[in-house]
Amino acid sequence: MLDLRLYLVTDTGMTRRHGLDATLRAAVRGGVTVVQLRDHDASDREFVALGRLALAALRGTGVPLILNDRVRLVEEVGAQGAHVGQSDLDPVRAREMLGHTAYLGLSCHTQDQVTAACALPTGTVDYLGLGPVWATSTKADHAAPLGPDGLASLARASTLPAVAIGGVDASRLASVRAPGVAGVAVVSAVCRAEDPALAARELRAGWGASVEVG
Ligand code: TZP
Ligand code: MG
Repeated sequence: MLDLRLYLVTDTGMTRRHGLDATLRAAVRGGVTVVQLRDHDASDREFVALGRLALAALRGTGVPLILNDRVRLVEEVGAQGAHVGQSDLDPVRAREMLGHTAYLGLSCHTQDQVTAACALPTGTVDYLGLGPVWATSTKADHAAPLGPDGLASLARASTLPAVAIGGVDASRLASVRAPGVAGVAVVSAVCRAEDPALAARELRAGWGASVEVG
């Protein structure tokens, strides 16, 4: 089972601060439960190299590595799954390519997208990424922010577990805590932190301690 409590998405520009290897090792020490490798600019060759580096950093930790978009590279990297957006590969096709043991996540921004994702054949998608909750400079041209209420209503409509993404940091955990939200996904809150282990630890502690609402 995928533990979605603290889902780290990487950003190559931001991880340069400490390096991908050190960032991931620190993040896992701090309690990150899933890592997604995300780099839109890398060539496939560069992405595979980054993926292998990430996998080596995670080896023996039990934390799975998910590849953003590049379903076709999951096997070559040896990653545990992929995450696709609405304009990426169709999830049914992605599932066919991945087989049934790998994880597949899907980003959703609207009620209709959540409804459609939940209507897919059982076992197609394992979890949803819902966002952006708040505007963020990490993702260019992102969809309109959902806000905490919008997030809660999408999560309520979902029969699949979901993670909240976009502008999430330790100070905002209580605002994204809602039924159906299994965890939080962050980029800058960990990748850009001076101490990524401490940042992850604060997020894990805060998520566990925050009060359920709604
Ligand atoms: N998808 C929706 S928002 C986002 C992605 C990848 C970026 C979130 O970055 P941050 O720094 O946690 O706001
Ligand atoms: Mg994408």
